[in-house]
Amino acid sequence: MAQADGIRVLSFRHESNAGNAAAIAGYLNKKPGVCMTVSAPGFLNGLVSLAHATTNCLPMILISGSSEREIVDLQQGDYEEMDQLAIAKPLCKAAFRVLHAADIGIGVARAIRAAVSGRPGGVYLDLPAALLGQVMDAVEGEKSLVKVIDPAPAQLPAPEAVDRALDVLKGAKKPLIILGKGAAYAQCDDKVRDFVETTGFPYIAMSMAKGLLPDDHPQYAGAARSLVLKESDCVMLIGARLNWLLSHGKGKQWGEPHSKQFVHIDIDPKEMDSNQPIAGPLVGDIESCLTALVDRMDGWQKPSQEWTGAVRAKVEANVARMAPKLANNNVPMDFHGALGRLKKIFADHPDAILVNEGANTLDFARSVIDMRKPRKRLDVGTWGVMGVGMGTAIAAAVETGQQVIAVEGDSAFGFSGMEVETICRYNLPVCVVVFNNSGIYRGTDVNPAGDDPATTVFVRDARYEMMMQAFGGEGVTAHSPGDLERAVREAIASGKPTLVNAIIDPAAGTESGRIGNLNPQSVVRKK
Ligand code: ADP
Ligand code: TZD
Ligand code: MG
Repeated sequence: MAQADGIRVLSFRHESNAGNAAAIAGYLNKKPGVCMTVSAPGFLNGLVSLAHATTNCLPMILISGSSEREIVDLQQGDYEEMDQLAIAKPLCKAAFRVLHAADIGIGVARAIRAAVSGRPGGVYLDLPAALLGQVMDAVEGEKSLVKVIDPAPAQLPAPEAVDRALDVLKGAKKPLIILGKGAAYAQCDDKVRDFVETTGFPYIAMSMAKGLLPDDHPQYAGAARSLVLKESDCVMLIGARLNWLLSHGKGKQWGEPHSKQFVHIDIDPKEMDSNQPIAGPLVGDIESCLTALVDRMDGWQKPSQEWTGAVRAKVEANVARMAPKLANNNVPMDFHGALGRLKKIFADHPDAILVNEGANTLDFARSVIDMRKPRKRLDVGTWGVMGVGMGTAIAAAVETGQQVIAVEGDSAFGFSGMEVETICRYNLPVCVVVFNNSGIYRGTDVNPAGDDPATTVFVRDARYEMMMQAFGGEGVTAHSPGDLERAVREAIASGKPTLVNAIIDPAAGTESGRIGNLNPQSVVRKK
């Protein structure tokens, strides 16, 4: 019925992937993507993506059918019985239930507003069985629908807050800007650029904010991240939270003990002082805040050459140090040899969208592959969720019409790999590159105590390319950086669904965060 009504409906193989696609559609459009599922198990499969969307401030609406209320509430054992509304509530921004057909308009309007206003997030809409059988007069029904006016109203910062923030920024000797995905979401790209360039501050970008200004911008300090975090005396956060991804603003990498001053732009007032005291809180939407700031920056004094020059020198030194690693032609490939080629391809195709998940595959790709335009890098987000890859790739291709290149760890890919059928079914310009190192982090771990394989290793020489071939797409194996580059360039030229099985040296990777070092046993063994 939705298709007959002109609504584009994409059906997925698993609800979690559909939900991830809805969340990314919401992120790219600033309009909630909608994911519809069946009751209990379908709802639960979708719930992970709803929680992920909420954590990442991505607007989406999960609509699930649910069993008969009267039976569910008395726990009399209905088909797929589950109190879905109660379960969804703590995991999303808002949750509503519609019991009467006449309330559908209001229910949907509330869901849209809740998803996109203020800090965006996931919303759950529960539609119990009895609702689905209700009828009402068509004309009355039409009248009951709500046109949502200004669903995400501008939120202007107070003028005193703007002055206070500017005073803090003016006092900085070694300032730094950190752009987060909130700034990318806000879609005021010219304002962001104008502000960053007016300040003259070095800036770094959180992973999905990469490309908001081009990564080759002279103020971009991504390659000098350690230096700027440590040495800066004033840090301005724009749509980025001081969460674990920034070590909460604490510790050695921030040069603790430090007396850095923080200025923070966020639409959610509760974010202020969440991890560090904020000297210049600016609560409002990013576009309004940056407009207000720039309006008062006549005669702005840029930071000293001593600071910006030191940052620049570090960037250039680190980039030069990396270059030979990225140019290597080792077979079997290592991460850098493979990514060096993908880096060149993205330089030639700045409109292509990079979807990225895995551990080494994620960490190295994030730092190696430069983004040149906003919202071109989509990844695992705040929680580091494996399995967002295929849903994200599908949504990106459908919503933008651009070529998508999904750079996937072999483990990461396994979480949503069945959606290659969906990619083929809708004939999407998606090239999946599986970094096949035969395992999680690496493929060389051994089980010291038995016949089972170690828990982190997969079948050697797995033929991932055949998964795409199975559904009529292209499947290629790449053993060398040259093979890889050729295969991806061909995929872009043809626009056909393609999977490149990139064989990476199983010994090349390292454990994420070297977390094994925290084991008490390894401490004991060392002693
Ligand atoms: P990153 O992971 O890139 O650091 P986060 O997800 O931690 O980014 O932070 C994004 C922040 O942006 C959230 O705190 C959210 O409230 C904020 N945000 C989202 N949209 C806007 C907006 N339009 N204006 C201001 N802040 C926003
Ligand atoms: N499950 C979910 C949903 N998300 C997770 N982040 C994990 C499990 C734990 N996890 C990581 O944090 S990374 C990772 C897992 C399973 C896979 C890493 O292996 P990979 O990447 O093959 O994707 P590399 O290139 O081999 O490091
Ligand atoms: Mg792997």
